[in-house]
Amino acid sequence: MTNAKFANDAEIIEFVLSNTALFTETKTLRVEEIGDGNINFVYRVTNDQQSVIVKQALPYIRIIGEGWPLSLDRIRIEAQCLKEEGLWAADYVPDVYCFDQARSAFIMEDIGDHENLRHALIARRVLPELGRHLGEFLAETLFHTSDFYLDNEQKKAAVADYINPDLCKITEELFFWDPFCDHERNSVSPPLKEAAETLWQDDSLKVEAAKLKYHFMNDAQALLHADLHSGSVFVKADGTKVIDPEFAFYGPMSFDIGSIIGNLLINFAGQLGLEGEAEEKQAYREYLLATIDTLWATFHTRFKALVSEQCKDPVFATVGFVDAFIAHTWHESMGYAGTELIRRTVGLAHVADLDSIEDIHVRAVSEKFALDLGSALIKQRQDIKSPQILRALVQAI
Ligand code: SR1
Ligand code: MG
Repeated sequence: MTNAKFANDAEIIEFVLSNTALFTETKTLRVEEIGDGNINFVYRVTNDQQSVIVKQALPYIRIIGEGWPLSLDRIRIEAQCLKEEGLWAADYVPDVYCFDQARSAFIMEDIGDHENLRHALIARRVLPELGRHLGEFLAETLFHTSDFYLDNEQKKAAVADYINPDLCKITEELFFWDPFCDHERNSVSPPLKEAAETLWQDDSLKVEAAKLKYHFMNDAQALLHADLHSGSVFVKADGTKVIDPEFAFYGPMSFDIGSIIGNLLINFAGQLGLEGEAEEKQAYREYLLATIDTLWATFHTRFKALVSEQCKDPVFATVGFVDAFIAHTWHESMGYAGTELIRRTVGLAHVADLDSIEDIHVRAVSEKFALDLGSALIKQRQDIKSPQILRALVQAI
């Protein structure tokens, strides 16, 4: 049998038992479907003492159906990327136990004791380690898969191994095209229509979005997660796990950094309209900005240390080069944070940080903030020299 959806729970249990030896008790195993993502099917197999997760890809997008076909190679890429990230950032990814090409499925560690970061942010949970964890994950995975670390042949083979055209096409369209025009896939709430139309007529913004798209498609710097939004991060008080790298490919480091910063800023925008006391919201907004500060400071420090200790190419170890590279990465990250804010507000794939605000007029205040901040980040990214200047910009919107 190949590439068919698991027909029933018994098939999923059989798949786990024939590919792992983890369960000490197998008679009481049961299956729960737990996937709430857009693209794949995800199951937990458990006997209440032990559990694993099974993820399966079908040749189409789960939420759309066969009308939007998608390459099955994405599941190989996802399993392989998780293993690669595990070499460099083992604390921050689940273990992958087995990948089965014929079933387009893999089995991995259950991180069910963690909470989805998007839900945690909406519930205003303060996670003191989050910024540091994300900064370390980004520095380790991006450095070790780049030309700073790999030799010329390894790097080129890796770029080829992660060619992921279908998934990249989704990003190329949903980030850089749809939200900047009146596209049929967009979803714009009625009170935001005027602001969206103004955005769609902003030619200088479209030029900057085009530059970001070109950079995304042509700058194969490192193995990206490439869908690093808050729904791809799971958290607990002292732990962070990054999952779901099915969009992984070789692209600009700034896309991953900007995507996650953009998601923290989307929650910042949502705080305006989410339930709660003004002081509580203000304190949480401060926490979000502090988390961005820590994320960037950690990335910057760790990346520089890795270059100084492990860079194998003397040209890239040249004094001054890494500083220029990191500065460029920060500026472009600001641009990608902006595209994430805009596409989550008027594009196809909205997020609960904004959509859970029930009153559409209250929500529109947060959405307008997200559009204004997104545009400013894209257009002014070369002037945003540091997180302090980002903070000033956010506070001026
Ligand atoms: C049709 S897929 C929509 C979005 O879900 C994924 O998680 C990516 O963020 C993609 O843009
Ligand atoms: Mg995903």
